[in-house]
Amino acid sequence: MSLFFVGGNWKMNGNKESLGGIISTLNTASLLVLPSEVVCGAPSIYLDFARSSLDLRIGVAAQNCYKVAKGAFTGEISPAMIKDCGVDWVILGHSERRHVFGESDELIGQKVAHALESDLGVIACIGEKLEEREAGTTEEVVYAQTQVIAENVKDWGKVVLAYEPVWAIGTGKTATPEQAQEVHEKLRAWIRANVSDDVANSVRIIYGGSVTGANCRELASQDDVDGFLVGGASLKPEFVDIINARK
Ligand code: G2H
Repeated sequence: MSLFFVGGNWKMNGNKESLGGIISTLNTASLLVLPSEVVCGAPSIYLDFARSSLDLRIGVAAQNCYKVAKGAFTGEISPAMIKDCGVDWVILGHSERRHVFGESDELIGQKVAHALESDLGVIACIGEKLEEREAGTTEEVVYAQTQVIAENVKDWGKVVLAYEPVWAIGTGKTATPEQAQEVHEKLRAWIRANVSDDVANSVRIIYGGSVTGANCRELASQDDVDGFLVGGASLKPEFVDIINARK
């Protein structure tokens, strides 16, 4: 079984003082033997700061990157720059990138391909909106999003798939453990049918959407939940409980 994976997504929150507080909590918490692979997603301007302050056993992720190495793309950052800061991961396709900034499946696929070619690990996010769930199209939506990601992945060893139902993000409305398990199981079956048995058995499918210290253990007990992507609670000391959810 692959190591449980817990990503923190700080989004556009914090400053050096408050993020430094979280970093020192993580560095000093009882994480001597980390029960999970832990990666913190920092705002791009704080990637260097996060990488130089966090214990080296904790990874750092950018929250986005562009699809090419360099050029006239004002405001963007490239995987090469992320690597240059000593950072090894990037979150791509987050629902806020898809729905607030209008990123298409095609663009996300191109970013996934270039990030992997640049030797970054990718936390690739997918998830349905409330109206899609209510219309009964959850599977169709997440399979289509996964398909575009899969078309752009050669080495699945560097990919973590994050299922984040949009209706559960930052709303306090967590998917029930059964709802999360149901979609994760179907995604694994889709990967088995469309990629390979090996990848289906080894890829980590993590859940995101209002994960907290209070609900993480029950979610973590589901067979196909291999970790979490955590927003709000990753900015609080309870993130340590989430890291320990499967201990
Ligand atoms: C989903 C999640 C982190 P939150 O976006 O990716 O955020 O835990 O605040 O719902």
